[in-house]
Amino acid sequence: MGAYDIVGDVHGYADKLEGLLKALGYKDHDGTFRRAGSQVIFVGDLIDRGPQQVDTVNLVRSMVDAGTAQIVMGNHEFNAISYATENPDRPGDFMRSHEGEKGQTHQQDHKEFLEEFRFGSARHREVLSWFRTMPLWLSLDEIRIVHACWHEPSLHALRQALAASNGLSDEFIIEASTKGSGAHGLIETTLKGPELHLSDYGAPPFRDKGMRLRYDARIRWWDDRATTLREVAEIQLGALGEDMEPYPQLSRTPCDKSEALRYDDAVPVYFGHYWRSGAPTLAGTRTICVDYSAGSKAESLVAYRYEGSGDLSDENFVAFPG
Ligand SMILES: [Mn+2]
Repeated sequence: MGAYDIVGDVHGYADKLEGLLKALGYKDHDGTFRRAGSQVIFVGDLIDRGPQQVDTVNLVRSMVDAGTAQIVMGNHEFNAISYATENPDRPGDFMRSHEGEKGQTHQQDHKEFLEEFRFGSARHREVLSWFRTMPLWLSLDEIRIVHACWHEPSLHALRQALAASNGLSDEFIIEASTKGSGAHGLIETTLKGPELHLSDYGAPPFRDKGMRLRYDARIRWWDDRATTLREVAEIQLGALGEDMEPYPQLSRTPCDKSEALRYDDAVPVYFGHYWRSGAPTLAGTRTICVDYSAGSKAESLVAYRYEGSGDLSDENFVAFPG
């Protein structure tokens, strides 16, 4: 077997991607990057945020079409599809609403993408049909890849739901975009990751990077040593509370929610989505996050080079700019 280079969330920064591919030894052959004996695996979230939406899609797509890369879907690709899927219960609106306050938030979320892929244009329709071909997870010979969380029972249920609705059909998108439906929960777990309600533990809400108040915290499912609320709940360093004061440290209450979500298979799983910072390190014993916040202008895009059998190591991360 050759090598796999698993690349983190690109979020519209084509220049960082090109720099990273070159640093990994890939060469541009007539617009398609290749390196003999290796393949790139993208963990999804190609779009939104950055200044080069079309360039990023084109670069990645040419590699996928040529077989020099594979990709799984991210929540941003899923949201883009949902934003363009008509809502049968609200004629004129879409599953990810364009109307009211929510609509404004959604428009803001997709601003950079929609500036380059004009809503309803041929280019927009075309890219969405490509997004629909993206698998939700990949299971290769020796490794697994998913955008946010590998949770076997959810993947099993998703497999059945997808078979029943003929893949990522409108029917599936509509169900998966409807809060409270089974498919919605499965997509949330797989593409956005599991969360816990802070109020269940008597903990207050916190503000995210965009200062939005969050009542749920992401679960650090990849961390096989996390057993208390403080360790299991992911709160960004320096996060603020509702009152704009520093968010208080969470308690050491045992947190059993991690049990069902703990990943303890022998097969390494690669994922993105979590906006990590600092020098790239293994997330857990067999869990590797490759998203180091490239969606922020100043941060690097990261890849992990997997060359088979050998032990997983922090040495295998490559960052651009390095
Ligand atoms: Mn994501």
